[in-house]
Amino acid sequence: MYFVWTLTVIQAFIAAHPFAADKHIRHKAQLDQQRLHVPLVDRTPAKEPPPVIVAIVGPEGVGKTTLMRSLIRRYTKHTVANITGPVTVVSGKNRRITFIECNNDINSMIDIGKIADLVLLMIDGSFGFEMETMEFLNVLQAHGFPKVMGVLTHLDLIKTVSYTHLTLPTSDLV
Ligand SMILES: Nc1nc2c(ncn2[C@@H]2O[C@H](COP(=O)(O)OP(=O)(O)OP(=O)(O)O)[C@@H](O)[C@H]2O)c(=O)[nH]1
Ligand SMILES: [Mg+2]
Repeated sequence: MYFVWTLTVIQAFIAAHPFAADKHIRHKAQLDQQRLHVPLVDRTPAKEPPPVIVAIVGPEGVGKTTLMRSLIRRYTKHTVANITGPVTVVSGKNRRITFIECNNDINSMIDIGKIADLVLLMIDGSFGFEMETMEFLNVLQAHGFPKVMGVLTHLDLIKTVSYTHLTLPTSDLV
């Protein structure tokens, strides 16, 4: 009687299909390991995000370098006499701004149009729109339009009301 009872108990713990049980155990172990080694993507925001690229674009002598120098002085309280390339300033705890003066040629315009976050489009107020401004706007249309802010310079050279009318006829504004 005791023997029969022991056999029943042992049978209760023996798998009916040992190979299937083995396969099942291996599969479960593999799933456990996979769960443990899931590649974790670090989604925390970058400590130092890339700088905002501000491009200064306009025809020759419109005042691009002057504006860039003024902006650098505004952020750093330093006057840079000779600006020979892009300048990055720190404007906040987690924010930098890179100012780039765009050369007055089509290749530079295309390059700038692709990378700029903000374009300061400079227009000589005493002269009016120039070919380069229109060309640049066309380039922007083809290469993804960044934000554009117009900046008028040489307004101090407009002396009289009649001169204003001469430079900006109403037909040009329509
Ligand atoms: N009167 C007047 N002169 C200005 C103004 N803005 C710039 N200028 C003068 O215009 C001249 C040319 O200025 P820049 O800043 O060198 O012009 P730019 O666009 O960098 O010129 P390039 O780099 O040669 O294309 C300088 O002598 C400036 O002092 C303005 O608003 N009024
Ligand atoms: Mg310049």
